Amino acid sequence: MSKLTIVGEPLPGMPWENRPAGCKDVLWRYSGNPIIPRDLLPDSNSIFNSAVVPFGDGYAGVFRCDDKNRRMAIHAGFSKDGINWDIDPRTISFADAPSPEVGEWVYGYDPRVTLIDGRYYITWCNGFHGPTIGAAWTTDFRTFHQLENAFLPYNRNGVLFPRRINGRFAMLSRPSDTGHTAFGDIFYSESPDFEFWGRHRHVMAPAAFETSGWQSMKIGAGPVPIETSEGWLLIFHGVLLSCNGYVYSFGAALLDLDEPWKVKARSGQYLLNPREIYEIAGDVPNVTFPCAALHDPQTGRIAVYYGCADTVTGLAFGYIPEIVDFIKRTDIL
Ligand code: BMA
Repeated sequence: MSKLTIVGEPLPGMPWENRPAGCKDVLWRYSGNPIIPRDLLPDSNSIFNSAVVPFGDGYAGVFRCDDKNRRMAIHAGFSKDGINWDIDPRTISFADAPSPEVGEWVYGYDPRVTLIDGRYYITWCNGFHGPTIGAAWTTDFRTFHQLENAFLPYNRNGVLFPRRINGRFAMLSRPSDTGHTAFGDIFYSESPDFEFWGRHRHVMAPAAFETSGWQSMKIGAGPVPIETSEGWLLIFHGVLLSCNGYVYSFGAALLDLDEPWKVKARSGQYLLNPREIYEIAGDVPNVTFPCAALHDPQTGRIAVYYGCADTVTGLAFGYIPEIVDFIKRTDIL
């Protein structure tokens, strides 16, 4: 294979820790996990499934903070090093909304943040007669402008590509139901204006249980895809239905650059699954749920932020070229 090209701005100071001696895993956990405790805010029950991006001379993010009423909300936060976070105790409120109905806050969770043409777009699971994909943008993580919901209910895991594809905004999502959806495929949609979404294409269904059990019940896109010369690197979560309930792990796939609904390769093995105490014990045991990644194209380093047991936030490290090799080595297509 010729040398892998990775697209993105240099990020030499990104959070990093070398692979521990003796570790053979493609991804390894930060030794200081979890990086965000459940009670970082006075009123927080849990802080998990959250998104971060490079911002200024540090990082900014949008965090899922469930409060002690167990209401699901999103909060902005800032960090100098990507590990120690200062999260605003106030929930995000919007300076404007396209209509009072769309602007009426019900609940929000599992945010993603994507920089496109100078705007940081936030997509999240937004309460609107059931869960759907909410959207907003900011330039400073202090003033947020709400946009039309991308889709009708019910939908979750709306993840934007970091640039237009064939001239249009592009998003992955996972149509669902009102509850703890026992099914789920990843779909692709495009929009010329971030308001009207269409050209829907099917990307991936869950795998057969006999082929890859960890992703056999439902799947959903995780962090914003990373562009490489081998295709879009998509880290996605997959769910196994065990006799003790759902188990959330994550793996990765390569999508065609111009037609991202075409999957080039898909890992049969998971990259990371619940096994540390903060992943197997918490409000929802056995959940590792990635929503963001930082990467440095020059070194190939990646840092994945993932929710742990729906309670705290963890960080894992790896090398993008090794992840691409891993996808091909364990490919189930
Ligand atoms: C999903 C979402 C996630 C959550 C996961 C496990 O349906 O609600 O926010 O992490 O379930 O509970």
